[in-house]
Amino acid sequence: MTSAMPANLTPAYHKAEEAFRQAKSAAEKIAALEEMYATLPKHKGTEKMQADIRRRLAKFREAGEQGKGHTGVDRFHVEKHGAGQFVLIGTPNAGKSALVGALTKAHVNVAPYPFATHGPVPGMMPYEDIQIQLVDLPPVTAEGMVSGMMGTVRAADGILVCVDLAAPDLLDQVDVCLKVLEARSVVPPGREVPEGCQAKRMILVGTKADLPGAAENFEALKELHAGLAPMVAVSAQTLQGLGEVPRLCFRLLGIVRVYSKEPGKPPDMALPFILPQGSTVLDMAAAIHRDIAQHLKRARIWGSNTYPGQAVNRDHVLTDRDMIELHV
Ligand SMILES: Nc1nc2c(ncn2[C@@H]2O[C@H](COP(=O)(O)OP(=O)(O)O)[C@@H](O)[C@H]2O)c(=O)[nH]1
Ligand SMILES: [Mg+2]
Repeated sequence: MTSAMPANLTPAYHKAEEAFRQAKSAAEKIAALEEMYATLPKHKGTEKMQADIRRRLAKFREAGEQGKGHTGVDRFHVEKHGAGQFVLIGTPNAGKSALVGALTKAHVNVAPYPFATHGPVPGMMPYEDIQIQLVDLPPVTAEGMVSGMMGTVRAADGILVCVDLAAPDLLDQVDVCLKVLEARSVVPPGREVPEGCQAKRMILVGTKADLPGAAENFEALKELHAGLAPMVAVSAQTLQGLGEVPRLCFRLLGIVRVYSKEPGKPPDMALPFILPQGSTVLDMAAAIHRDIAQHLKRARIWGSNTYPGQAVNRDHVLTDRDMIELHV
């Protein structure tokens, strides 16, 4: 492609080509290639270039669809960060991107037209002293979802099912989301889990709570789907209800935050250890270092379930916010 460059390439094309050179992720590469293709003048002199872009696009898309394809990139893979990862599922315009934008610092594309989100966009949502990861995703429809996306959903710790409280088809939106997931063997927990299906933590997030009718519709939704999943009404515009989202995510994750403390020193509150509920003093020691677990003699705990500095054995089950002094 370096020799015999047609001279009539537009600035827009050159910009897209530069974006492709700079692109780090497969999603960025695909977006740049799409832009290159769109801005490439289509005539006989560019036929080879057109074919070349199409070939590269096919390669990257295929890799995204097959998970780790021969190029080794999965544009839908999102490396997990923080205490847990929740993906957003919803029909076009449900308000997913606006929600991720309001809860995290991620640069999401909020737009009044559907399918504005093409790939996964992760962002970190703060909750007290920890962070929970949210992943904005392209929309689902009754026809299904973008191929490659389901892997992200399956790998996540939970799903925020987002529905537009002001939309006349609110209840259909819920049905579409649940059906699309169930068709791919992912069901809400609580109900009986069919053979071969995966139960996934879910929160039903009613969006656009600031719009007229939203409050009444939320009540109707709660009545109709009582027991399906925890529900919350939020507005990315007025920020109402937003604080409830990280609280619910934390609760559903079933984790505890514990802090390590050296004898005679204050605990290190900056970096909580995040462990599954039910974890013991020994689990905490193992999370710090295998050697510490091996040589653990005793521990003292400061927390809500113990008296200050209480001596506990290695089987003692930890409570959220415990401060633990390990003695080896
Ligand atoms: N009034 C109001 N509009 C919203 C809210 N959240 C999103 N929108 C609008 O709904 C449209 C779709 O939002 P977007 O987040 O892009 O939806 P997505 O397709 O699910 O990602 C945009 O025009 C947003 O401005 C909200 O909380 N209140
Ligand atoms: Mg979006």
